[in-house]
Amino acid sequence: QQITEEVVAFSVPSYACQRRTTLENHNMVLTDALSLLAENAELSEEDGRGVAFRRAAAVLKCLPEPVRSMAQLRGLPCLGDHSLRVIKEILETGASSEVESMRESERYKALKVLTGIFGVGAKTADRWIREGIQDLQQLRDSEQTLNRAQQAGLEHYHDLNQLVTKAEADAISEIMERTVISVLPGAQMTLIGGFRRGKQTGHDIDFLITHPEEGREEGLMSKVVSCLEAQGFLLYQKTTRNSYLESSSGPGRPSSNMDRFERCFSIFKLAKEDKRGETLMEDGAKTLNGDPGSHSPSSGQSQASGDRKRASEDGAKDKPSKHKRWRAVRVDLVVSPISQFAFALLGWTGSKLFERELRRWAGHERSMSLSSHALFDSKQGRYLRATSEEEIFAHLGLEFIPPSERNA
Ligand code: DGT
Ligand code: MG
Repeated sequence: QQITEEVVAFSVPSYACQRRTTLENHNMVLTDALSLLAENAELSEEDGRGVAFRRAAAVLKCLPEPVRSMAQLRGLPCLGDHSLRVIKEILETGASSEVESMRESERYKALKVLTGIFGVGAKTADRWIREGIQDLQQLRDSEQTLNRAQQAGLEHYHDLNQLVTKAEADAISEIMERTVISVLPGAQMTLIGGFRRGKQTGHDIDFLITHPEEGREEGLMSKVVSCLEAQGFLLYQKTTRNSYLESSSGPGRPSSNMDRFERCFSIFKLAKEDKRGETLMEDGAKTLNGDPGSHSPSSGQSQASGDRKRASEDGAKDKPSKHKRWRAVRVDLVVSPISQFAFALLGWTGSKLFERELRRWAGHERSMSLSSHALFDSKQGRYLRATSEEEIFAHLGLEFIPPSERNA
C-alpha cells in the first residue's frame, strides 16, 4: 500500500510585526545558518543583504513545526533565491557548505574577535585586518590607538563576551531601581531589550527610565550616573544625546524633544554573588554569540587625544582570574519624557528586526513615520499621541503583539 504524504504549505504574513514569534524556534539549524550569513553581510557592511537574510530567518522562526521539504515553503514571503538555496542544501545534507566555509574562514573569525571588543564596529575591524591585525594579541602588539570605549572593551573582553544571565539582569535591576528612586523619587524604571521579551540570556541589559510628570526627567541621567559612580558600580560610562536618527524617520522626528532623550552606554561592575550568597553566573558560561558590535557606540566616541591610548598599554587584562569576585556587564540606560514613553518602550524592546519591520509597515502600508519618539501621520499631517504600546499598534492598524511574541 502506497503512503502518499500530503504536503501542507505554511502560510505567513509578510511583515514580522504582523506575526507572533515566540522564543520557541522549531527551525534552529536553518535560522542559525541564515543568521550567520546575515551577520557576515553586516560585518562586511552589506546591510541590504544582511536584512534580507534576517527577514528570511525570521519567517522560519515563526513556523509552527520543523520544515521537512522545500514544497512546504512555497508561497512564503521574504525567502530569496540565496536563502532558498541554503535551506535546500541543509534539508538535503544537514549543512550548508557556504555557511560552514564562512564560519571557518580567517576573515570571518578575525571580524568576530575584533568586533567582539566593545566599541569596535565593522569599519574599524576591517581596517585593522587590512593592517594585518587578526586577534587581540596582535592588536595589543600593534601601535593602534584606541579610544576610551575600546580600551575598556579590550580590558574586559572576556567578561563582555560571556552571555548575561537573567539572574544578573535581576541583580542589576535591583541596584538600578534603588539608585533611580534615590536620585528622583517617583521615577520609573523598566527592563527593556531582550530580557523584556522573555529571553533568559542577552549580550547586555537595557533599561528605560522616565517620570510620570513631564519634564521631571530632565537632568536625571547625569544624576543616576553620578550616583552609580559614587557607589563604585561603573567601570566605564559614556552618556550621549540619543543619536538614533535614521533618515527613514523623516518628518516623524520631534526635533524640539530630541534633546531630552538621553542614552548611556556603560560597563557595570557586578559582584559575583548576591546578598543571599547565591551564585549569579556559571563559571565558564556559554560564550556570547549575538551580533557583536552591531550597535557599538564607536561612531559617537570622543576622538580627543586625552581619551586615546595605545593598544599595547592595556596588557593582558581580559584574562579570567580565579580570584576575581566581580564581573563586567554591559548595561544601556535610556531616559525618556513620559509623553514619549510608549514610543520609547516599543522602540527599545526589539527585536531589532521587529522594530525595523514596524517602521517599514508604518511607512509603506500606512504613510506614517514611526520612531522611538513619536508617530507621524503624513496623510493627516500630524503626530498621533499614544500612552501605551497597545495604542501605537492600533494607530498602525496592527493586532497587538506582546513583547514575548516579538522575537523575530
Ligand atoms: P541582546 O541584548 O543581545 O539580548 O538583544 P536585544 O534585543 O536586547 O538587543 P540590544 O540590546 O542591542 O537592543 C535592544 C533593543 O533596542 C533592540 O531590539 C533595538 C533597540 N535599539 C538598539 N539600539 C538602539 C538605538 O540606538 N536607538 C533605538 N531607538 N533603539 C535601539
Ligand atoms: Mg539588550
